[in-house]
Amino acid sequence: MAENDIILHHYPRSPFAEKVRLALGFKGLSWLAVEQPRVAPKPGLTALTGGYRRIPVMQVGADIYCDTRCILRELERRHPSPTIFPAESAGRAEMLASWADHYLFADALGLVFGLHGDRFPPELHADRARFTAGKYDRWDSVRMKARVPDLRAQFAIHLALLEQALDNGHAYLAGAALSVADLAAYHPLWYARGNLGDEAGLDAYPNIMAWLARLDAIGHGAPHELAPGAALMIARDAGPAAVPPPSDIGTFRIGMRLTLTPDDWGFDPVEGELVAIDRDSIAIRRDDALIGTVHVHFPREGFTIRPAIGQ
Ligand SMILES: N[C@@H](CCC(=O)N[C@@H](CS)C(=O)NCC(=O)O)C(=O)O
Repeated sequence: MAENDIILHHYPRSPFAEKVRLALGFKGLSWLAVEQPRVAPKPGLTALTGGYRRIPVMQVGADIYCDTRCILRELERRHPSPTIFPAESAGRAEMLASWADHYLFADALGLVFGLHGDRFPPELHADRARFTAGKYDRWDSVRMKARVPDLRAQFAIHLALLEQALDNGHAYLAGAALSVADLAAYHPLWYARGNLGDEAGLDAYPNIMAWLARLDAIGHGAPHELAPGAALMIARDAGPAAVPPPSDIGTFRIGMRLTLTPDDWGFDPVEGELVAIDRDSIAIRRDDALIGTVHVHFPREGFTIRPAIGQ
């Protein structure tokens, strides 16, 4: 194992993890796969992040990257070719990705839970109800079942938009080259198809079917299993990488204590000392009794960033 190895904390059925696995495959990378539980508590993960429990999380030594937006940017920085941020769709691809990660994903998840919520164990329902703090029908299959006709209609609207957008004379959603828009639109459909089969109704959309087949062929690169405890030891034995000078710092100060909390679901705050910031990303330092010093990186978009109490 080398200190620059990419470690992905995931579980096989996670759609957001699939978004990153596909990026790893597209870039032809080999990586270490740590399987984490689907429900909290996740001690082998939160020891690294300081409380963030969402999946996936990427780790390189003592640098921990939370949220697929941050993970994909960091993957691109470390392995720029082939790019997942082509210049032809810069900005536009991220906007499309944001639509897919929220609307398309919420529709797909709602439909799966509404139609087949009884396939999932009660502890998963209870965990997701807490996780979403009452939003999205609390991923509660009884309430979602009643909304299946509406959820189907919403899903169909979003599939029709995607079908139209793919009728662009290009192989990919934002243009001739694959981008983060494709990765984000792929994972909710991968999840719907995997859980619902034909009931997902994707066959009615020829552009989507052809595009899905292209993305299915990419694969996951070369994953190798790693035990959660081994990933903690890698963090303990490494130090965080040097950080670039700050930019777009606004009213923040390097060294101030902050909390970062997702603004959509999984509202567990993480606290630490600001070490790096730019327009898109922010990193805090945590000193942990078990694993020593780590830098935990987040996207700025989609997170509430506040001075810690007493700051
Ligand atoms: N915006 C986040 C969303 C991540 C997310 O919601 N992941 C789901 C799994 S696909 C999750 O964490 N669910 C609860 C859990 O696994 O504990 C990202 O892009 O990484």
